[in-house]
Amino acid sequence: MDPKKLAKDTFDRIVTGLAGGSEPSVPGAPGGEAPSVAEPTEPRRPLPAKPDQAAPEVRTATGVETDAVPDARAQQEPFLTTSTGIRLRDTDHSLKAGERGPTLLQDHHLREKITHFDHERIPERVVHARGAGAHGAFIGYGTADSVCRAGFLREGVETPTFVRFSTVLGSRGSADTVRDTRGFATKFYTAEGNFDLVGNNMPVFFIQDGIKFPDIIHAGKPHPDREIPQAQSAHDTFWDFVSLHTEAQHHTMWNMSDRGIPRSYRMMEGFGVHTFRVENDARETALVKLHWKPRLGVHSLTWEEAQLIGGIDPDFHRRDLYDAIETGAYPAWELGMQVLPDEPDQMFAGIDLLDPTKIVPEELAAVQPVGLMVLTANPTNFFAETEQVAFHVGHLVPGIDVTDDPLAQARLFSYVDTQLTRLGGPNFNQIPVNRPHVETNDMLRDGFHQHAVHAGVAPYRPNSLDGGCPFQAGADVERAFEHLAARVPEATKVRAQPASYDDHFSQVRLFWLSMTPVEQEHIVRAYTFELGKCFEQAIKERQLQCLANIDARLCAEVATGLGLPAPEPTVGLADVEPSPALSQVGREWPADGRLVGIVVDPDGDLSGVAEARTAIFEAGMVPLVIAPHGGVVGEGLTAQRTFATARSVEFDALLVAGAPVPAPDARALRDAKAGADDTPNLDPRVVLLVEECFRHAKVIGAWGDGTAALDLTGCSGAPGIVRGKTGADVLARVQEQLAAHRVWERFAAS
Ligand code: HDE
Repeated sequence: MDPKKLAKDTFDRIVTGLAGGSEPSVPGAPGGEAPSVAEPTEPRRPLPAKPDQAAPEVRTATGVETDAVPDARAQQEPFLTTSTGIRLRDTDHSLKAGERGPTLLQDHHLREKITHFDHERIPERVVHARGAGAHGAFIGYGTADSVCRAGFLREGVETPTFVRFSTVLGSRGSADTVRDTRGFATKFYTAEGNFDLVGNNMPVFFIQDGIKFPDIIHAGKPHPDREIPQAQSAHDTFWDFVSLHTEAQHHTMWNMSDRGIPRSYRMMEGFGVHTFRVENDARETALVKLHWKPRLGVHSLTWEEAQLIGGIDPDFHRRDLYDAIETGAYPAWELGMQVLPDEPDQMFAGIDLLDPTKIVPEELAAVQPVGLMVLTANPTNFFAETEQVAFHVGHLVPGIDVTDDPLAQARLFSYVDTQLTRLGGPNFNQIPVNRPHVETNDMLRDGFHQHAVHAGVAPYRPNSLDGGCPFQAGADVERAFEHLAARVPEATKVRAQPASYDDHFSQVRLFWLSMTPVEQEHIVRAYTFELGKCFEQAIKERQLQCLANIDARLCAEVATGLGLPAPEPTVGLADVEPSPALSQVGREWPADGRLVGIVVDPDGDLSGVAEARTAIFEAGMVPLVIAPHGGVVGEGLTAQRTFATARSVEFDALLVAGAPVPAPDARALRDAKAGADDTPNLDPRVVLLVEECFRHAKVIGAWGDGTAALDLTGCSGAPGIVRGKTGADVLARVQEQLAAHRVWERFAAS
């Protein structure tokens, strides 16, 4: 079948019948019903979850299906109770010895309420603390059958999934748009048990051996004395480590590239990073690298946008994910495999497949699509689902196994270990979001928060008292996991690594040379910014030496920004073949879920605005009307943003439908943004909006009085400025340009 049709049919099969997005509307309603102004007094049952929300499948702690609906785990009772179900008449006043007297210890309701509150927090993840999750479904294409017998990859098999995206360095409350690697962890609830693909949005890692993980993380986290800076790598300890430990240079360059500041979780690739070993029905093995390819393409913010958003909307990526799902712009990725022969040396084209600091360029081994995942629902409860989901690299299904990559090996130990502290004991797989969708029959017993009520007396084997149960699966029993037999080379116990791991620079050069000029420009700026934030000169000089070993121009340009001399390389520069697949520029993609701002003037001509709004909804995007004040701004037209609340970074494209004169609050004392400009006939916040969109190479459209407004800002006449007679006409051309994500010609480098 035509691959595009296969992807489309699979997408349609997953999304058909879903509730979200049926009524085009601006997302973000906090509750299932619009609230009344007055406090409700008529007792009623709690509101159900919103239509865009789902909850983990209802199974017992031993994985047995029940007839209960997901809502059965939510509270149903109209009246307030204690945790033991006793109804209460008053939760606003504690029990006291007289109205003005001391509180009594016997107030069990006060004690329960405060005690539970005191223990609401659990340790955040030691890395990847900040994240956002969603429910979805994966359908296999069957194209992986010749290499992998995992059931969920078979043609047409539909498997529920839960995905958690994350940043690595920041704390739970840190900003989303920091420069960092992003986690992309997927739990497949397969009919053979859970398979977790715990990957990142970059295909390489900082270290070749897991024993170095605490080192890189201690270096990247805030300095231990002052605990700054939060969630970023622009500081001395990070650059100290990566400049000394040069195997980190490849991953570091990915972070300095636009991949380090994604536009959206929906617009990121995902990578398994390690090489996996897979087996087919005939018991033949192959080595594979796993990729997630986003349907919307790979896109990034500009660094200035990322920084502004960090203050203006620290939840930008979370909001984007939730809002997209709520509006029916369901994010989708194809899972792909690079299939490589399982040779005894585990090398491919001179690349060591056990070295997680190396990629296999797609030009050498194509990524073959094996299935499609669509995220279809938001969680109902962040803590229960996104916070408590527990991934583990060792959650493997029959047909898929790890390799001896020493990074993967250490991860096999770490993921269970960390949950013991984070989730308070060994029974975390019984938490609803972690429960497999198959029955379990382990011999694990007791422990904190045991939810199963195990019957029998013999949780050991062999036994006769429980009839011998549980039995080990015989050769004739389906869906049993076996580690794939792989020859371990004759070896002595050593703390050492192969010589092939010593090349730390050639693939960094490959990445650099694969970038377009504008992407290279961004990389230069990122290194210059980050190193410019370091205090110690020695660290800057040392990192410049690393850059000299990658590329002379890169090194020279960063050195100029730092005011330091560019050193000569200390290694021979590799003669590498660029990999155009690594570039993000030069293709066109769907614009689902993009945000389009529309500047209106309530006192001017509003014709075309309603039409443009409808056309934006129909194109699967979200229109946001930006007006001088909130509320109704025209017939049937409400403002979603005001000049005071709007900032350019929120929008993917801007339409200017009017030329509003300065509003009463357009004074720097009332809105600091108003101080940015003093164009007398146009509100200065509109000028800033247009100028920022222009600087960030966003497409800007205008019609009617809006074209005059554009002229006043001085942003007319450049690429990506669309003028037209009607809103719909302008929108059509704006949408065409949005397909390339940005107006790349506007950046000087291109
Ligand atoms: Fe992780 N990593 N990691 N990691 N990792 C964790 O597990 C660890 C590595 C990744 O959304 C922790 O449950 C070690 C590579 C993601 O819940 C912890 C090593 C890759 C997530 C842990 C690595 C990842 C984690 C923290 C080196 C990309 C978030 C909390 C040997 C392929 C999962 C937790 C989520 C989380 C350890 C390296 C991805 C401490 C020791 C390489 C996406 O167990």
